[in-house]
Amino acid sequence: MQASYTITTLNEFIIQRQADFPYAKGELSRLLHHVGVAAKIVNKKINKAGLVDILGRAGDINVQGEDVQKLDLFANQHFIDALRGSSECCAIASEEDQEITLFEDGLSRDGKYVFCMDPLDGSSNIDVNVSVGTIFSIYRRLSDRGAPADLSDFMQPGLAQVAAGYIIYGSSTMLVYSTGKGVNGFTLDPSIGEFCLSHPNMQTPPQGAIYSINEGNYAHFPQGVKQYMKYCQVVDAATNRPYSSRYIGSLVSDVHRNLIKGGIFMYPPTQKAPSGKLRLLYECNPIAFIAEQAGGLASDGSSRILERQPQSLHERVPFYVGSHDMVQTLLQHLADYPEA
Ligand code: P6P
Repeated sequence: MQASYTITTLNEFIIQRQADFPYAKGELSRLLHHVGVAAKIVNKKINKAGLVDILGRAGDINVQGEDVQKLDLFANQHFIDALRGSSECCAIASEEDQEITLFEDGLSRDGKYVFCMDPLDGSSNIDVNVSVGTIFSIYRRLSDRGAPADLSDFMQPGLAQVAAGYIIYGSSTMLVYSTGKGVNGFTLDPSIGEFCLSHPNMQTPPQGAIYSINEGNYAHFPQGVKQYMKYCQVVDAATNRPYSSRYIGSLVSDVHRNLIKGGIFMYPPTQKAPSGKLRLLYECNPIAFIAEQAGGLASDGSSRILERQPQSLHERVPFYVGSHDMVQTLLQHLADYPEA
C-alpha cells in the first residue's frame, strides 16, 4: 500500500504559523504569499533560460516582437509587481535600482512593511546553468502610514527584520524563510504549482567540513583568513580535516548547501572590494537572519552582521556565515592575527 503523507503548502503553513503572532492581522501572511507567487513566475522564466537561441537573448526582439529582458530585470519587475499587488508593502529597495521604489498608489501607499531584495543574485551564472537565487528581507516601516516611505525605513539593523529568506532556482526550486521562529524550506512541486513543506525546522550543524571562499583573491585576504584557510587544510582525522573546499560563486547556492550540510562561507575584503563585495541590506542581513535562526552565526569579522547599523542602501560588508563553531574558529583566527 502506498505510504500516505500530508502536503503542507506554503499558504497553509503561513496561515498555520500566523497563530504564532497573536496580534497578526494577516498582513505579513499576504506579503509572504505574494513572494511565493513572484517566485513561481520567475522560476518559470529561468527554467527556459537555456532556450535563448529560440527565445532570444536579452536585448533581442523576440518572435512576438517583445523586448527580451535580462532575467535579473525580469525578476526585479515581477517581484515589484507582486509586492505592489499585495497592498502590504509601501516601498522596495532592490539591488537592481539605485533608489528605493515607492508605492504611492491606493492601499500600497499605506502598507505596513518595506521590502529589500536581490531579485536574481548570481545571474551571471545563468548562461552556464548554475543555480541562482532571490534573496529578500522584510521590515516594519518606521515612517507614518499614509505618508510616503523614505530612506529611513530601510536604515534598520538586521535584528529588526520581521521576515527574511531566499528562493534557490536549482535542480529543484526551493523557498527557505523565517519569521523569527525557526527556518522552514518549501520545494516547488511543478505538477501542482505549489511550494510544499519539505524541510521543516531547518538547523545547520554546529560543525561542518566545508569551507567556501574565492581562493583566487588569497593574496589580498586578511592574515587571519589566510591562517584559517591553512587550519582548514591541516590533516587531522580527529577533527575531520582537511575540510572540502566548495565554492559555486552563487551566494544562495553556497549558503544553502552549507546550511544543510554544515560549513562556512567567507567573502573577506579584497583589493577589488576593500569593504567586501556582498551587500548588507539585501544579501548579508537576510542570509544572516536565516543562519542565526538555524543555529549558525554571521559576522563581518568584528561584529554580528544583524547588529550593524546600515549607512546606505547598497553598502558592502565583509561576510562570514555558517556553522556556529566554524565561524567562531574563524573569528578567533582574525583576533589572533589582527590586521596592521
Ligand atoms: P566572486 C554573484 O555575482 C555574487 O554576488 C554572489 O552570488 C557570489 O557569492 C559572489 O558574487 C561571487 O563573487 O568575486 O567570487 O565571483
